[in-house]
Formats: sequence, C-alpha cells, structure tokens
Amino acid sequence: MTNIVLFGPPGAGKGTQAEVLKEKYQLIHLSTGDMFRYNMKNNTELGALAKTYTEKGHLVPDSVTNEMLKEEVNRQLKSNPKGFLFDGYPRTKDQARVLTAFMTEKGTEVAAMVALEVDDEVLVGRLLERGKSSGRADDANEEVIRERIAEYYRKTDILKEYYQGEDKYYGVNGVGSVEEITERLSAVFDKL
Ligand code: B4P
Repeated sequence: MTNIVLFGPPGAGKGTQAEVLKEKYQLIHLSTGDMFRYNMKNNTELGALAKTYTEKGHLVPDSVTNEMLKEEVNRQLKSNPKGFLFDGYPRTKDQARVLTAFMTEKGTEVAAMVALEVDDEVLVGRLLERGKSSGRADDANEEVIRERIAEYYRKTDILKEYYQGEDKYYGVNGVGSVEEITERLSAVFDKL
C-alpha cells in the first residue's frame, strides 16, 4: 500500500485536491473534517461533541479523532485498498505518533507528507469566500477562521519537522489554479 498524508493549513485546498487525486491514484480518501461534518449533520453523539470544538475553530481532542480514524481505516482495509490518502489527519504530534504506530501494526507505513503551502491572507480570503455559501459554522466569520489558522500554528505546523525527520516531507506551492496545483502534486505522487 502507498499511504500519503495531504497536509496544509485550513483552506489550503486539501479537500479540493484530494477529490481529484483519489480518482487519479485509486486511493481511499479519508478526511477527518468530512467525518466530523457527517456526524454533525446526522446529530450523532460524536457530532455533538465535535461541534463544540469546530465551531470555535479548535481541534477536536486527539483521543476522539484517533479512535474515529482507526475505526474507519479498519473498515476500509477489508476491501484491500491500494493505499490511503489522509486529508486533515494527523494534525497534532500525538495523532502523528498514533498513525505511525497504527500503520506499523497493519504492516504498512506513511510514504510521505505532501504539503500545500499557502500564505495566511490567501487562506482567510478563500475561507471567507466559501463561508458565503457553505453554511459551515467554522467558515462563518473572520474571527473563527483566524483562530483555526492560529490553532494550525500552535499544534499542527510542527508536523513538518516530524516528517522531515523521517525524510518524508514534500512541500508544494498551493497558490494557482486548481489544475496547476494538481499537476504539482502529481509530480510528487508519481515518484512515490
Ligand atoms: P477540515 O475539513 O480538514 O477543513 P479545512 O482545513 O477547512 O479544509 P481544506 O484545507 O481541505 O480546504 P478546502 O480544499 O476545503 O477541518 C475542519 C475542522 O474539523 C477543523 O477546523 C477541526 O476543528 C476539525 N478536525 C478535522 N480534522 C481534525 C483532526 N485531525 N484533529 C482534530 N480536529 C480535526 O479549500 C478551502 C476553500 O478554498 C474552498 O472553498 C475551495 O474551493 C477553495 N480553494 C481550493 N483550492 C483553491 C485554489 N487553488 N484557488 C482558489 N481557491 C481554492
């Protein structure tokens, strides 16, 4: 299996690119953000818990996120996938450690972290634009959007070093048209 972590700050375009790349490379796309939104929409207990964090722009606690992710990976493994495309996970050092151990337990590994690099002001602009139509509480106002970006620098950005330490980090310029960025990402994916 080839497992890739698609990385970047909120609004970098991880979800947008994952939709294209999962088809192109036949990978199972796992977005923890989508999983939380599905649970919120369906009013599950997990959704109610996640909402209290996401609407403030904060990360959902690691224990909750890790268990949800593992459960989904276990379910998907039954179909013998070619690999996973992790989108929005891991987002903390604890999540990265859990993912490394979990992949080892499954006899596989994370091949690479591919990161979309985008300036903060571009991120704020994109998310405010999406907020006009998405109905997402976390896109609704600039204060929450800036808090999500601050949370990224507090807890997530450090993961670059974690994967650089394993020689698995690839940075890609995330500014340009969606197609241009897909081409840049594909150049990295083709090597993996
Ligand atoms: P996510 O769903 O992962 O949300 P995101 O960071 O906003 O998305 P992404 O980077 O995928 O951006 P997108 O393609 O949509 O997380 C939401 C929340 O869930 C988190 O804040 C957190 O609370 C919680 N959560 C999720 N995972 C967690 C974890 N592991 N641990 C704890 N909590 C977790 O693109 C954004 C916008 O930009 C779109 O409108 C898109 O159309 C636009 N866009 C994309 N590419 C563009 C381009 N090239 N040019 C112009 N616009 C572009």
